[in-house]
Amino acid sequence: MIVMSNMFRGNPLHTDLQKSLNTKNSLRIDRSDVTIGDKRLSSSLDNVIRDKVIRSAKGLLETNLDDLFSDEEPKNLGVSEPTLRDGSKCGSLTSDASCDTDSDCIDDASREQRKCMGARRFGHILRRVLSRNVFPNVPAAPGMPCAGEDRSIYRRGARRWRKLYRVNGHIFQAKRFNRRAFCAFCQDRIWGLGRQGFKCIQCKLLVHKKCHKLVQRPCSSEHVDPIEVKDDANGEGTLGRAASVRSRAEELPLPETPPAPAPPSHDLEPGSQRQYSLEDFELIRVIGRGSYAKVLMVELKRTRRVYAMKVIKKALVTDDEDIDWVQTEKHVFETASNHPFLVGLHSCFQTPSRLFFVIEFVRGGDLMFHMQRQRRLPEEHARFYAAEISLALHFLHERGVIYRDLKLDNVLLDHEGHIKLTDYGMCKEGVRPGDTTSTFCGTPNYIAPEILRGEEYGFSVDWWALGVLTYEMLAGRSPFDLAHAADSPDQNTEDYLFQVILEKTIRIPRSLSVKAASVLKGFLNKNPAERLGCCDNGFLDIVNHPFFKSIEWEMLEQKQVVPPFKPRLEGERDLANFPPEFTEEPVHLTPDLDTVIADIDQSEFEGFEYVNPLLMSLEDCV
Ligand code: ISQ
Repeated sequence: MIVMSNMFRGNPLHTDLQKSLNTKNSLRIDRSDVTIGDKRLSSSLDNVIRDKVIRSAKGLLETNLDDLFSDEEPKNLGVSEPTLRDGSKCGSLTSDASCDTDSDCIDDASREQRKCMGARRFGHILRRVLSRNVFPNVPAAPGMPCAGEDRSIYRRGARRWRKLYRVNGHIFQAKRFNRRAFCAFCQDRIWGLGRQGFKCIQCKLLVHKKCHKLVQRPCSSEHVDPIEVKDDANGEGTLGRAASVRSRAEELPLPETPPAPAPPSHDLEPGSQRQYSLEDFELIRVIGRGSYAKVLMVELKRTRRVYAMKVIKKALVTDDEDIDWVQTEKHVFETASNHPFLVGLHSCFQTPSRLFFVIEFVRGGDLMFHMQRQRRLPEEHARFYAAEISLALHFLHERGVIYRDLKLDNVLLDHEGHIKLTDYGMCKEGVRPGDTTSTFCGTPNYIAPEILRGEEYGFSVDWWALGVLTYEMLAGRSPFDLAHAADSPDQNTEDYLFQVILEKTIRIPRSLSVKAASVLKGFLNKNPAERLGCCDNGFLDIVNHPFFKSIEWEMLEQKQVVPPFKPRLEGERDLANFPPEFTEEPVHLTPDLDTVIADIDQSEFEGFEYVNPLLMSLEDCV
């Protein structure tokens, strides 16, 4: 039934799609359309796309399917040096004389649309690359949407594609089990940290990860025989032979299941830290939104300090993997609080229906907002941002974190014009040098070729994304801008975009300097082993690259270099740098519904509360 589990985040368009598919987080393709074993694809998929993508993208989707359904280690298809359709090497980039000027880069059909793009110039990049939307008219004022324009296309969110493992007709997905669960193969209890068990998404069979390949019993596509749960003297259950208990063993609450978190107490023990609650904050404005989270500007009443508050509905994160990203986001926030170019965390708290991250407020808006107004940046500006971003990425990498979601929307500018990366929900933690991972995730336009090829990958994917972002800053368009594909429905899809990322020779506008072209070629090498930042000298190769020659790295890291652009701000609470479609939204949280809360397993969110000791001591000084 499910071919590719697809976690939509951060994009209302995708929310609609989810609703229409009547799924929470998964993209479902009817089983009749798919033969998993021999990888024949859906007849409901557009035939043209299927042909083009499957036949000519050198196994892109087949790789994904292989990977998603593999019972082996992921294969490296087209790994080391895939060649392009025209026979050239993937790593090749060319200078593009035809893209010297803006007007050279667009076709006649799109000239009409430029009336609109003049005001939202950067829109054409993402419209063409990632959307089917056309803006047929002129906006009322620069920065305002055109009639019928869906701004959400500019903010297409990151996604994580889940891995599924197919054995004997079962389709297993990794799961965390907080409740009693027993392996249907070895009958031992499934427990421990992380995603210890596998659950068949069809028949709900539960097995250890280590046992899943050994399962003999074919999938019945129905619930398997009930299993019995007994307690031994230690309170740990053992699994009886198939008898009279439900197979969905993880749904049997443990007797010792912890109760829902108690409301935070304001009566503090001496020396303990104060917990926060919603009552401590005044909600001022909405400043951002995705399908999972809404970001508000808030004021801490006691100190009158302003913060950003990311609000996540628990009902949307009750899926096991989702809870993992909430935990990861919190951990990375804690790490990030020690770096000038990463947004830091003030505190975390929860209500029965929601999770709240209180984050430092960064007033200058994001780079997407500024690029939409400035078209492209002078090299000096792009160099400054790329260098600060490099330092932030390097800091995360040194601490074992792959960021995995670098994009214009996630680069904020502070009031002076220094950058700060935000949104750590896509991060991968615990990665040591040389370690790799394989989750298919990211934001489509920025996903590195090695992820698309289904290869194991490491920190290299962040340097690729920095290449895409730097290209966008310098050229005013995406390197994967499908300038001539806008009118062709089969070329206006995500699959086609992935094919382009894998195969297309990236054209560098001739207007860019030799050094800029060289740094782009370095980051946008489709072979991660040869990519700038990924070779033996690692980060030093970036520091020493001629494009960054004028950067004084130590001064830069200490924020001693004056930024090239200072966001216009009239006062501490000026929201002029945030999109009006957010700031004009009413700021309120819908009341909790008892029926929704009843379905939430509160034990999943235990221990979420957090107060950053550094920020607390600052506040105490107020
Ligand atoms: C902090 N300041 C402004 C905007 C933000 C958006 C997301 C997360 C943190 C933020």
